[in-house]
Amino acid sequence: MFDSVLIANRGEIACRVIKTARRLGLRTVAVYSDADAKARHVAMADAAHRIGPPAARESYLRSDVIIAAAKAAGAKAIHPGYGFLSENAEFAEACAKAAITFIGPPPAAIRAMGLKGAAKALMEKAKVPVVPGYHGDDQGLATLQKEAARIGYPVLIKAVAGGGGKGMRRVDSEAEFERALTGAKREAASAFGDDKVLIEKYLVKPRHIEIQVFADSHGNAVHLFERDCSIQRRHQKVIEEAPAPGMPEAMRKAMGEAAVAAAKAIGYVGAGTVEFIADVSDGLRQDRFYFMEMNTRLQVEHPVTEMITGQDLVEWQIRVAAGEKLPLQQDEIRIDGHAVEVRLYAENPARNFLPSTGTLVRFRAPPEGPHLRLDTGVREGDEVTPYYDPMIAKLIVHDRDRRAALRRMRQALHETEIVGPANNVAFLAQVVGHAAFVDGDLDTGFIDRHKADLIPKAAEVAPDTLALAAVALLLQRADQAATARRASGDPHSPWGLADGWRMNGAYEERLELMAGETLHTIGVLPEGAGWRLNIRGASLFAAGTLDDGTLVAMLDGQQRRVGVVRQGDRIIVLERGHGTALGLHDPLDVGEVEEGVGGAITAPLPGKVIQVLVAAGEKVEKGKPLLVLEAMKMEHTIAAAGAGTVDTVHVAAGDQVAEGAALIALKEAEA
Ligand code: MV4
Repeated sequence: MFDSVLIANRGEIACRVIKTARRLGLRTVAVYSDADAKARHVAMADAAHRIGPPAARESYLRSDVIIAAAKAAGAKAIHPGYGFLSENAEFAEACAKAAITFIGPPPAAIRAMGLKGAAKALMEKAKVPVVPGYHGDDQGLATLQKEAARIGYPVLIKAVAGGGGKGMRRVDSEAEFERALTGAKREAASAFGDDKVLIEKYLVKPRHIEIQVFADSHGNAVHLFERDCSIQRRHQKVIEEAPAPGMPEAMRKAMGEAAVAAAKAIGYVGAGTVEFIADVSDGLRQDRFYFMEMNTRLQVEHPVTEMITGQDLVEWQIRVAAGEKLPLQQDEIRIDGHAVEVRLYAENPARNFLPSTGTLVRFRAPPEGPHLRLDTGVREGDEVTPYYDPMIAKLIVHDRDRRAALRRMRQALHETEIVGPANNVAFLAQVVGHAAFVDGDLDTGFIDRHKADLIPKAAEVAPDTLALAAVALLLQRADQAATARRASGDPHSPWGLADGWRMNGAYEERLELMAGETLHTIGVLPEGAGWRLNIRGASLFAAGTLDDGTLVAMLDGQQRRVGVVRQGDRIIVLERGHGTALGLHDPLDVGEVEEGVGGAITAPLPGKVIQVLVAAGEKVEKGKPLLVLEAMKMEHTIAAAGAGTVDTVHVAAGDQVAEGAALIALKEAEA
């Protein structure tokens, strides 16, 4: 076994790998870009090397710089994590050339799975079921159209070099075929530099079920059962679980065997994931699963497999890379209970999941234990930057069965506190508690189908929330007054009498809180150890204690525990994963970017203009898509917040824009 490892990655996965490497007694070396000099993964490692500026292309994707860092640090192995260089065959080769062990599969196995058409052909040969379709070399319109008719509509056109849904077009009839093909080829050429496509039968109700496989360099290969990753949004996984709900034992066995056959067919070594698509229009059926692709790396969602099998997959990767045999044989690997993972993202569900950045003013999750795991690369006070994936953390729970695990997850999300960037905690809690999800009725269309139930609406602030904010503010003020009295050394200092209502007994103070555009007035009268509050015509008695940002309040005899964050003129109350921001004096809703009617629409994030959908002089309705911006690896449609006329278009497709750059000027429609 090598004695040291460099982790060619950042964030939660770098931290995750360091943890196991250290447990195995290895020296750990981190790398970092300028944006990550103070990041958690750097602090955790035994040594850390700077590899360049923030942009991934100039740092985490610089194989030459990373290999030089490994040499300089004396690291004998490199773990690539996921993303970045993890599926880069040239990088794996460059490591070998530098006499460094690449902790991943052989370059030939990475290449074999890189091209979809070739991978499909390989799998067919290995008797792994593939979606009925055409993946031949003849790319002429006549041939493709004839093949589509043979397969039967609806069909799906996919880019051979593709992934993540790019260059994919559903076609429902022959009349639409040529147009769809032209579009798919154009998208494929621009995204992958290769316009080859394949055609498949379109599966109407698909589930994404993948099998974790592992192979060693002695010819052994096993699987560690399945993960269900059907809850996705725009090809981004949101929730993953193991085992797959409702999976029949015979189907599990068939899928496991197919995945092992796939790994063996390409001489696989290390951790891999074989992705299948299951057609669940008639439920889960043993004859309705098909190979989609193989990921030749450790996956983001690997913890759910670790939780149900009790194994450490990073340890397996390290042992296999060091030439050891697999730690277990197939019949020694068993499923224990159920595990669920959610990805906490800095994004705003109410604004079409627009990624968000900024300081994590508050980031707290329930304590880790045998039932709960938190994988993260950030700490409270750290920054979510626009340079990398906006995932804040993964929360993973394990319990005896799915229902118990889901209950636990919901509770954990309710106890999670994030303030700073917009985030999806409340959204995840809604998904995890949704009746259809609890029933196991999942497919890849779940989020779209149920979005009205899942996306938190801008509801009127509840009186209790106002009361909690008021109690927190009153406690903070009392505390400040006490501190000031102590500091002055004069118990009779006027600070102690700062509150007018104390002098005048029955005088009711008015506390004004802004929720968005709405002003809420709360009447406050001291009473006993607390206050009598008057909120919207109702009266209640409130008291409490505030310690380290946690408020324990009594509202008319009922105890409530919530997180409270004070940010200048705002107070944020955190209840069950949902934050309510209330402004103290200023009616400005700080922190939110205004959607533009009237005046300039600006870029909410730095990015690239993909498409401009309107022209100057055009009249637009509320909600009309104006422009598509690619930022943080995702496409965002910016829509008109109200009716108006396009005055000026400041940008064109292909433009790189800075955060805050003017994109389009709108003239508001006359009222
Ligand atoms: C499909 C499909 C339906 N029929 N193939 C999307 C990304 C790519 N890896 C495969 N994808 C799909 N392939 C056929 N023949 C539907 C999808 C699909 C999907 C698959 C897995 C998880 C989420 C998805 C979301 C939309 C579409």
